[in-house]
Amino acid sequence: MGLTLAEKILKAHLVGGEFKKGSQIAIKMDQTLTQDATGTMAYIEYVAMGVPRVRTEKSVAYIDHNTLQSGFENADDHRFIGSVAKKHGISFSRPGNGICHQVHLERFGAPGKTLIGSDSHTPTGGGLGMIAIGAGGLDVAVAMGGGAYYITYPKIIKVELKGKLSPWVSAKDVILEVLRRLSVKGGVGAIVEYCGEGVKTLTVPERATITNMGAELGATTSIFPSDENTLEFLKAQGREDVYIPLSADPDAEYDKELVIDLSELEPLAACPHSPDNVKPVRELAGMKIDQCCIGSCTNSSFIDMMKVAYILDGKTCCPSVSLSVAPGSKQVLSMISQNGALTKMIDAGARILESACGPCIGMGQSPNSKGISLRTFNRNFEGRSGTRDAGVYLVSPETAAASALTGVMTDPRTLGEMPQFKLPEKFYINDNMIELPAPESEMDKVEILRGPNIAGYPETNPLADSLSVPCSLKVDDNITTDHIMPAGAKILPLRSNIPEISKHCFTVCDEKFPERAKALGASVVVGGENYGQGSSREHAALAPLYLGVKAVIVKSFARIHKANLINAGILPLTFKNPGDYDKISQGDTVEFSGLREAVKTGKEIVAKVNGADIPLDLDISERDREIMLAGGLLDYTRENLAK
Ligand code: MIC
Ligand code: SF4
Repeated sequence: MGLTLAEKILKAHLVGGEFKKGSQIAIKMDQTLTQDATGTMAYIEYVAMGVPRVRTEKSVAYIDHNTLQSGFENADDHRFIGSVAKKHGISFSRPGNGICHQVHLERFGAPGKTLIGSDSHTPTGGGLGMIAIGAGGLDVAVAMGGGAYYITYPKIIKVELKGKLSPWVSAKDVILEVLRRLSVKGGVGAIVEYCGEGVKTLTVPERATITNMGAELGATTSIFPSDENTLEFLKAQGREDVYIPLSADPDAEYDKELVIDLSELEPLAACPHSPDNVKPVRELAGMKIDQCCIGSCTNSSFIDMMKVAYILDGKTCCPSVSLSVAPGSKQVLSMISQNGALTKMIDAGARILESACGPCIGMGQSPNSKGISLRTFNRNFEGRSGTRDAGVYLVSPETAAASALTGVMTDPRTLGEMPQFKLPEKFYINDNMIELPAPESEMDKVEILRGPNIAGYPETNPLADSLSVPCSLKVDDNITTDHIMPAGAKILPLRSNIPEISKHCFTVCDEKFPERAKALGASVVVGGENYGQGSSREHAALAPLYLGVKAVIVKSFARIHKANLINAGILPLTFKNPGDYDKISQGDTVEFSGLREAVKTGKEIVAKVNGADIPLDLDISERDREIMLAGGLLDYTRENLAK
């Protein structure tokens, strides 16, 4: 039997485990990336492991999230990350150089390679035919130290693309259609692999829009074949030397198949508050809007910007709409300023933001009260924009720009004939904002610069054998990491300080949670389906750890968050009978006994609540069991390094 493309790359990087469905496999990581909001913690962890130089082919530290420096904290973090990078062999992409995923695609991604990043949208690299996976900072730190990344051999979902997109319908509409069909849980445990004739009609940046937002499916990653278009993109980036052609074997077998006829697609929008709440723009047309934000790692490429400039050319943005544009990288910004496209945007009234995440992570540009905001981003979770009662719609750059002019949701197909937007033959290349590390011989001279807001890793303890603890919080289905550990301009500067950031833990659901959990000293949290979907922030596990959360009991977990809980030494338990969710209320005491033995042997774990027995599953690998017993991945790694 042949292999799918993802399987071929995984197999070539296999360093442990049995290469068969369902078993845990260890994958060697060629490249790593971090961003600043998860990076400080990742580098604190890396330094704690004591590996002097990174053991990857390429590791890059980006500064793109916490660029709003309204106090010393973010600037201190940038300096800390820059100094660690310089000392330990990591390239440092300075603030202003762009969003990690966009820059990595332009300058470092390569077909057939593996990449792990401390950001859930790392799968953007799949647009180049690489296996690019988002993970918690500690997993990335381990990979930098030369350790493997462990995943369950994934299911492979085939998405066959047919035909060609109609004018004004774009890559964003393709991924919104996939989300509409599969939902935000549809990709859990799977890699989404694109193939078919339609693939040839999409450029690498368009493919990257699709693999980027595959994160919203809950998928491990998404991947496109590497073909002539990949070569064309790499050539234009002056990097054709890394090109290799790659595709699935004709007789490869898939776990699930989907066919999408690109020519049948129309402009789509994900309505509040979930990326899978998708409707045709046509049905929403005429809805009054207050804001349009164009940018983010999903839609900030050169071609995206050229389309926006074309639509805005010679016009003025509607007086009741605030339009912001954040080009994805210094390369994109330089090119649109050189060719005049930037002037067209400025003339039309666009507020030009720096090349960074910005409004996507609530770093400024929060909408007005009850505001309707169209965003070319990938997440529209409640409150993420910084305005709790705002309604965020996720759309293509075409839809956003067309709507910014009219002041109402507008189908871009009303714009008339569409010119052809072509990939440039040569991108403008100037890597002067990427600082190379000091040579190994000089690493001792580099001092690590640690600001006063940078605290250490929270205290961990080996797993207790018995527990009798209250349920400090009970939440519903689809709780995101933005609920557990909110971001935004006020909270993000605390990412390097777990005691401080934990004061905001779960406040979206319950303002009193941090105080209550801390006072209780030890507790469990109960939740529903798809718990922890969204970002890779390990802070959504480290803050609960700091607040004394010992176990999280839910109906089902999202992949990265479950891994982060294990890494933090918090038990990720699921109800054997989902109906038992109703048997636990906030305040109830939950009792466990013989936990260590059960975790070690895989014996069933039974919680006692109000006299009733509640059977629970701990669906984790052998290695994860050892990590749990040790009190988390950091302790486990230290123990193993000592051996
Ligand atoms: C996000 O889009 O939610 C983030 C901010 O990029 C996160 C990482 C973080 O929380 O720092 C992600 O996607 O992993
Ligand atoms: Fe940045 Fe938004 Fe992309 Fe996250 S989703 S990496 S916050 S642009």
